[in-house]
Amino acid sequence: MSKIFVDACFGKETPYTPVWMMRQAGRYLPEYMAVRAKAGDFLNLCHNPEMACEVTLQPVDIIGVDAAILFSDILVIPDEMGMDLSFVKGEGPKFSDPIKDEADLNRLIGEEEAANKLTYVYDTIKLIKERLADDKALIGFTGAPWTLATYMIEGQGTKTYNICKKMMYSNPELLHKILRKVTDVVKLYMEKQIQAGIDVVQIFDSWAAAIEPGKYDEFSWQYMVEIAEYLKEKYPHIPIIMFPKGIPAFLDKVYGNFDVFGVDWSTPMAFAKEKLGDKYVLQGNMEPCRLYSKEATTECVEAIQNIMQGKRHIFNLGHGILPDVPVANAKHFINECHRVSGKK
Ligand code: 1CP
Repeated sequence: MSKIFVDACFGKETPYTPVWMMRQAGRYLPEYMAVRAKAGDFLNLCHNPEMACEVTLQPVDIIGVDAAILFSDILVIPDEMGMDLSFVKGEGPKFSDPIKDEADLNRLIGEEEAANKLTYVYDTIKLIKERLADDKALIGFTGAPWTLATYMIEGQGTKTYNICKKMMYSNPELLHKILRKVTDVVKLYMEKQIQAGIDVVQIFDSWAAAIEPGKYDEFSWQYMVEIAEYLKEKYPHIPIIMFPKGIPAFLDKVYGNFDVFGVDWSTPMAFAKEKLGDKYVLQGNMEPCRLYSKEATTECVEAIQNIMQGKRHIFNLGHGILPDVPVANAKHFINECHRVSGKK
């Protein structure tokens, strides 16, 4: 059965414009909170295929999105490379022993072995594929090497990126070695996600905007493109979505063999269309906080539809949904995307 989401990723004409939301399986859903409470620790939830499958399918059933996104986290990759991840309540992710030098990097587990340790992710994918309706797509994902490296070097989330930027300007060779190693793990990891059954790949570069525009290609984009090209050569039927957040100054320089460019909320959709719309399908890009108001949501969905006209477009938010958004408003967003693009 053809999947409208996959067709749209390849720029084919579809009966309406498909929609999903970044972070759609999460804390704004009471049903997620119930499973999360049962799991105890957040990582237990990621490690348990039965529960991870359940929360992956929740937004499909409850909100009516056109694609599911695998429930996992980008940080399971460095965790399985040997970096000892924990989620401290109220503080977010923590690595006990961040990478400071080449010796720390060399202690990490090899590409093949690290990718093989992520079996719980592949088992979750297989379970989801058994249960997901045939006409819905399953999105698998990874963090971009740069975004992953920020956590591996800083040991946690950061506002200033001062430790990785110190490395970028004073020891770029080491930063490139870290990015190389992560890129090689991610290639195998995404290949295994595809073999387990995902229909689409998304690469999240959430912290793209931390890099000055003139250095973005060198420290991030080229590695993302390398991953995309590796996968495209072997699996041309799997669409690839790139989501580098907050880099309008780089739009003129975007290149590479992938299908969909994810537009974040700070980049005007008309601007993205002018720069990239002929070459790539565009995904996005409602400012997620508009979800607090149904009127503000409808206004934005109509404005995006006016620009994209239902062509070469996938509706989404311009970044993740926040935990205190009412479920009814999230549903309203999905319904409005379907309404304006002519879903019967
Ligand atoms: O207690 C909880 O429930 C933890 C909250 C949470 C959730 C629901 C975290 C911790 N991760 C996730 C799931 C998750 N993470 C998904 C699957 C759910 C879905 O999209 O429906 C995905 C795709 C991610 C990806 C992710 N994790 C990104 C990239 C996407 C983005 O939002 O920019 C990033 C940067 C992370 C790191 C991370 N994981 C969790 C937190 C709190 C953070 C951010 C920390 C920080 O701000 O630095």
